[in-house]
Amino acid sequence: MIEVFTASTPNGIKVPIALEELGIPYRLHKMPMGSPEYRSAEFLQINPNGKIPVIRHDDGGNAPVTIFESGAILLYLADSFGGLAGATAAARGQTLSWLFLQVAGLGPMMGNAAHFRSLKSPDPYTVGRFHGEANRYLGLIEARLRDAEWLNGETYSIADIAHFSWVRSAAYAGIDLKDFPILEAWVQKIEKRDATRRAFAKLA
Ligand SMILES: N[C@@H](CCC(=O)N[C@@H](CS)C(=O)NCC(=O)O)C(=O)O
Repeated sequence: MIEVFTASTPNGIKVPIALEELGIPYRLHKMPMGSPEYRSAEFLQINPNGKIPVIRHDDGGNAPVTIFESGAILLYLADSFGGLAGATAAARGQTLSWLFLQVAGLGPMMGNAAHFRSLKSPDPYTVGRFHGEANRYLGLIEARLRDAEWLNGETYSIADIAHFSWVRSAAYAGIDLKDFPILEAWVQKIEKRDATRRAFAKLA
């Protein structure tokens, strides 16, 4: 069984979406933002960084495996259960490139853009810097999806799942997706997938 410690946030939703796509049963452990559980000794043992998402996988045989960091979890699930990472070497390479671009680039830039603009006295340079970078990343994804239906160039993958949950939240960073019509259509397409709907319903 896979236990998922998570919440309905851009990083948190990635894991239930991937599990639903793979058809793997899981047990949800919901951790609302701000809950004291994030700083509990028990939780810090499974993620020393004190953040969701985290999974604990007990396959009934080997010792349970604990994994934190959404990108690592997505890769672990794709490797363990076979799927969502591209069938060819080229598609897998592209999956990794776009996945890492999300966790190391778009996510932190957009997260900081949202954080700094929400302050009572936002500093214009800081807000402009993160807002500009978030826009630049969105432009990269928009350009990629102009030439390919999915980010790895072949199939829906963990790279799409990782970006989807952030791109759909662009408004928090002060970005209107109307400025990125290809991205807007891609988000709507992913929102309509049965697996996405099930994941959101379970986390609601
Ligand atoms: N790089 C991490 C980021 C995880 C992260 O920032 N999680 C947020 C929710 S989206 C969180 O747990 N925040 C609660 C806290 O920091 O106390 C990942 O991709 O998993």
